Amino acid sequence: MSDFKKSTVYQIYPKSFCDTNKDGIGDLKGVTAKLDYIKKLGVDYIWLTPFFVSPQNDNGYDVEDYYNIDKRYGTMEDFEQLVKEADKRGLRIMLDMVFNHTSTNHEWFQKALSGEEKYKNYYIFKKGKKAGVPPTNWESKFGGNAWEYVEKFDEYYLHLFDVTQADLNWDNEEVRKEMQKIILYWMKKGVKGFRFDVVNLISKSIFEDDYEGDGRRFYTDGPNIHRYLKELNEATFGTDAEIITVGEMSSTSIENCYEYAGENSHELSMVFSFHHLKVDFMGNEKWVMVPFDFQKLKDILFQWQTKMCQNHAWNAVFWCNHDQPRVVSRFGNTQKYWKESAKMLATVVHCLRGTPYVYQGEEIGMTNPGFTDIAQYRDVESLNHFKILQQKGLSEENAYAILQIHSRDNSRTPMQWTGQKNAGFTEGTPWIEVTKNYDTINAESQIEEESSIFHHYKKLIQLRKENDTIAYGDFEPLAEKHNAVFAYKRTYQGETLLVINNFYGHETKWDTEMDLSGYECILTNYPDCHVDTVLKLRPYESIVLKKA
Ligand code: TEU
Ligand code: CA
Repeated sequence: MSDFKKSTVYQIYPKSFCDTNKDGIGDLKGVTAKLDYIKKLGVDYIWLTPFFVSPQNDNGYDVEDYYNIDKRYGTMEDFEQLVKEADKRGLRIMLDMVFNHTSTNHEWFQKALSGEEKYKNYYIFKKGKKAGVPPTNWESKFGGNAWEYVEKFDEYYLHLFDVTQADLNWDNEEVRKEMQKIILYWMKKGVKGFRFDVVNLISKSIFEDDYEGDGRRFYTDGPNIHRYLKELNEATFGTDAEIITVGEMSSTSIENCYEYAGENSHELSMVFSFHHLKVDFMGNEKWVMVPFDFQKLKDILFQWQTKMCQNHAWNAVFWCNHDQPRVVSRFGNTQKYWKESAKMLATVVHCLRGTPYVYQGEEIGMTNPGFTDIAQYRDVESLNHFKILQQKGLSEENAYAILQIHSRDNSRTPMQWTGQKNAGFTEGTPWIEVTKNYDTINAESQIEEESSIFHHYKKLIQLRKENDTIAYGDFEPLAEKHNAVFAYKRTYQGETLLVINNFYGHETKWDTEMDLSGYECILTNYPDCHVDTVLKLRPYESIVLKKA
């Protein structure tokens, strides 16, 4: 059985990882070419975001054909080669299953549009409330109403995301069977992991106007969700103990996650939840500029750690992915304490109870690009909200300031491999601009340098393998109300670990009220480590103490 509690997953956004044919778009051959680098980091799984046939309106999260590979990314042989080469190195491949919706280019949707009843039932078509008024007032996550009118039927179809991403009707058993078939197909190709995109949105049954929010309370963690996941598990990946699964849970509740990722609930191995990454939002509104709320960040992470543990359920733990800004720009420091803060943030996440996910470039401390012109942005969500913000009366300058912080493009700039042209990502013109700091921030120089962020990640990944307390231990929060310290305790079979971090760029003091004499320091981000009952922590100082 695969021990996912000791494993780390590396996420690749193929489009921005490595381009081998000079078209400016990363490809599967590029992933294969970099397997030795990934192996060096010490991870176990590689999660690839979608590379299936797609018009790319949402960079592949709009799937047109689940069984074939988009030419831009390569061929089926390229994929098979990748699985084979990964296997040689003990690396397993995890695929991204986008099952809440398909592209409107998908054959099923095209048949639905042509009037075939069978396929209309694959999607969610509904009559408007009255002429010109959509069935509900729900908002698309990418802006605007979530229903699109089809004149021919005088009906609307639901799209919680882009207008070209039509939501599937999971209440239709035929749809559920199609999804099973897709998973079985990829399992046969040697895939050992699945990530399920916004999977807690698949069970929709109440279609009412929302006067409190954007509609999400009616379709999130819906009434049949647990049944559908158990069914999928039983029919597909549940038959292979080697396979690990993770569900992306949009605006979920912790109670539902006990069940999604419960030890004995036969749904998924683990869950991504995002509440800790909304601490710089205003409620659910991300297109604002507010400083992050440190107390809230701690409260949320501590709550998820403690309660998921008590309820025998498993978290995926992470700061970064292809939808989030770079963490060192968000909660760390990109200037004087770039290195210290990137390492501190890594330690905070990697010593938690859960399976850590590293997003490409995070391991070398990549930053947000700081784009200053809308022509530099690519993401449909950013382009839409740039307009919406200005319609709401914001100045262009303020709209830019918000995009610079929250745009998903922040994490989608090319991987910085070297200090050479285009950061070594492509010899052509990259599909999105490279962040300007690649001469100082790149993988090549960090592999060389023992004290680099890369090597710190490597140590953390290794530590999880060697140390059972990190992998299996219980969790207890420390310094809960301290205004700068993020600290917690892990315990397992008589061993204790203390993970202590200064989250800020100034010195801070913390009276631990503990006798720390028996502890040894097993990891730090400074050249030395001073341990005392009253701890004096330097800017972004991060230490892990162990007592056996
Ligand atoms: O994201 C789901 C999701 O809800 C977000 O993280 C989304 O980016 C955010 O709400 C926007 O503010 C997943 C994928 O990770 C994302 O890339 C896709 O665009 C989305 O689903 C649709 O498939
Ligand atoms: Ca290419």
